Amino acid sequence: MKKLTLLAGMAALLLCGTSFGHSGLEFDLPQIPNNVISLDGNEGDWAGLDDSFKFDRSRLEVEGGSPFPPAEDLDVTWWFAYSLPPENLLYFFARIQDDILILDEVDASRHWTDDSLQFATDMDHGGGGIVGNDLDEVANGQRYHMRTHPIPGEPSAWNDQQQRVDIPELAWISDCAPTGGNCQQTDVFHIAWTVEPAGAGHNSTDVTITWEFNLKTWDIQALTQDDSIEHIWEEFEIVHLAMRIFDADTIDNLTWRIHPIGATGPDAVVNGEVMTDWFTLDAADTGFTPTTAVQKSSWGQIKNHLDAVQ
Ligand SMILES: [Ca+2]
Ligand SMILES: [Ca+2]
Ligand SMILES: [Ca+2]
Ligand SMILES: [Ca+2]
Repeated sequence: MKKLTLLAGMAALLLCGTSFGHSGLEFDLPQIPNNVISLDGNEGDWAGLDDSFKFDRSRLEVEGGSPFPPAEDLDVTWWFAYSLPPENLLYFFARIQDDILILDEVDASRHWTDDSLQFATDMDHGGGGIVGNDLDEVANGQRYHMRTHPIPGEPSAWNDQQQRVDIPELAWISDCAPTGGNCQQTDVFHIAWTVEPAGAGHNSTDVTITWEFNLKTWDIQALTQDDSIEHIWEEFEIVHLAMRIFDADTIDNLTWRIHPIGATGPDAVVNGEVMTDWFTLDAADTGFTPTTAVQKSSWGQIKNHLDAVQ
């Protein structure tokens, strides 16, 4: 299976590498079974995931290439994973320790000025702009600014493209869609976050934040879910993902912008051409051991799939 993985990876690179520029950075994306992760902000159900898939201070840097900040200022561990159909989801978990929690912004489109995540996808690995300057860029990728304690009536995962093209209906790709002062949970993006100590809020000190979310992803994102083309996850494919952690310790400026060592900074969440590549591993190469019960039907489907590629 290892050999197959390498051959498949090389073939994919040959196919895609000539069509457009790359950041040159590729990470393994672990595969997890269907229905083994509870979105509760608790990482116990990830205990079976090998540490090599996790990004911590040894694999992260400050935008521009500076070393990771001191642990008393910021400490971060995060990872992505994916599941095959029928669940067919992208997963993410992060644990963030921060000396000062800033939650000052009252405009969801400016989530990014507080302690937050910036997250983008180009699922068909096509490259090109995804910031949302026009509907072609909206179709091409997804782009979120994410904050705990969402502004009332607004999502935690704010789809940043919607303000650029001025189409609020694009909130359908977020965790909830604002309607009449409420925010209606969607069926495409589910999030759990925790902040400790209990009751921590703006200006609290020495906080620990966890993020745990999953989402459907889109090869073509349209103005409605029905008109969009969902990405169907496969083993041994390459997708474009970008994750940046923003640490604000004052209300005036971001203190740290964090991304994987060698990754492009702000451009990675704007331009698919320079987004990092993620290679989807099979179950055998991932080696994930679930700590929670797996539904029989899910295992059967995974086994059938593995049998088919051996
Ligand atoms: Ca969990
Ligand atoms: Ca900090
Ligand atoms: Ca695309
Ligand atoms: Ca902070």
